[in-house]
Amino acid sequence: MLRYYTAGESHGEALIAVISGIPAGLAIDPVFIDRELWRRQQGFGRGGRMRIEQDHAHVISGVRHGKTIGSPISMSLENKDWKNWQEALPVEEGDPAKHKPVTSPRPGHADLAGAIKYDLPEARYVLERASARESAARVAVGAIAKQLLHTLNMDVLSHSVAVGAAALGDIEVKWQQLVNLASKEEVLLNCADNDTEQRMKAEVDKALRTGDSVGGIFEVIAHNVPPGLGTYANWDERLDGMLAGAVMSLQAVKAVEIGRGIAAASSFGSTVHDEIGYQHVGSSKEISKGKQSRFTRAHNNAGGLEGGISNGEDIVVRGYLKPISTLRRPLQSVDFKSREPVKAAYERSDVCVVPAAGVAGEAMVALTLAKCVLEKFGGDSMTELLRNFNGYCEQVKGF
Ligand code: EPS
Repeated sequence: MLRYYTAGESHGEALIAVISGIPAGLAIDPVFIDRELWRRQQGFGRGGRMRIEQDHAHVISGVRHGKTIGSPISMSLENKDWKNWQEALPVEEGDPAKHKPVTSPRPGHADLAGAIKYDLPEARYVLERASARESAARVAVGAIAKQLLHTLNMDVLSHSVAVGAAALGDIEVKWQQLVNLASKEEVLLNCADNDTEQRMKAEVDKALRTGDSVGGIFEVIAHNVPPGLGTYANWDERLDGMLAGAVMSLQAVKAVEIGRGIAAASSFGSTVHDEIGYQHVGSSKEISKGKQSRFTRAHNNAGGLEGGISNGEDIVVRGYLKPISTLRRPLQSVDFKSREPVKAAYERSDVCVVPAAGVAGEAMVALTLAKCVLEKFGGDSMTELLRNFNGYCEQVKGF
């Protein structure tokens, strides 16, 4: 069973990530994990914190001589900012005069609900854990899941489809464009279309100028997923439900869409459903080129999921992000102590996190798919997993 867990506060010593259930014998590339962490730190509109951090996953257990050994994999990610917070957030009692209380809750943040829930007089501890810094740890374990999926020929990437009012619209984005985006050494807003990306940048500029923040939409695509992951047999085994929950669990995500689910709700069925065809491959020349007979679809509005099962098309999941709730021009709030009206707390923050959230979304999709893969095909070792997986792929080919 694949399980994963994270711990750590935004300005604490480190983040911790643990993943258990990965079969033995999976080659782990630490450079790939750090590259994923780097990708999550990029994007126009990140705040000053990203100039301090340079995330690196220090693997502590579960990997020896470059391969997994079947035991839980644990990693730590040092917070470089910790040195500036040791007196404000010590593990010991410390000097209360040096603590940094957050005295007025930010609308939209976990501050107020968290303080009430945990019976805290102010919101410091709430934001420390509610912060999207935690998503770095998810990206680290997601990178392990991605390496597992990659050995089965599946890959997961993302791109930005909207920042504020600047949207990609109906421009079609091919898988290869996502591969190109992910290999870039400079990330602006991770949009596949240059003109749209410039319009996105203008939206972020506007928010920067006015002390505001801006949300947007990222799209995660899982490529080469075989048909048959997830099932309609039980409500909690539906893959679309699992993916929606996983992506929704990311900080600032307020809605999730599978395929063109939102437009579908206001369209007629005849324009929504992906008509089915069949491509016959008969000639030995075509077969020798690796082509094979297969079912085809006119389009992929279902986002690769029908009846809660993957159908062999690309899986497409969108996360809708609210604008970051920390505003340089703060909204109205109330002082925790006096209950008098005051402006909400402001602390250094990001203005736009759409590209970063996309990378975190990739991690959540990869972790969810890896969990389904291991439940369907099992395997304590990669040998066993690959044998079971390849056998199933042969069966599907012969369908
Ligand atoms: C965050 C506030 C900012 C962000 C942080 C999330 O942190 P700080 O207050 O230290 O500047 O930079 O995001 C990260 C640290 C990260 O790694 O993504 C918040 O309040 O959620």
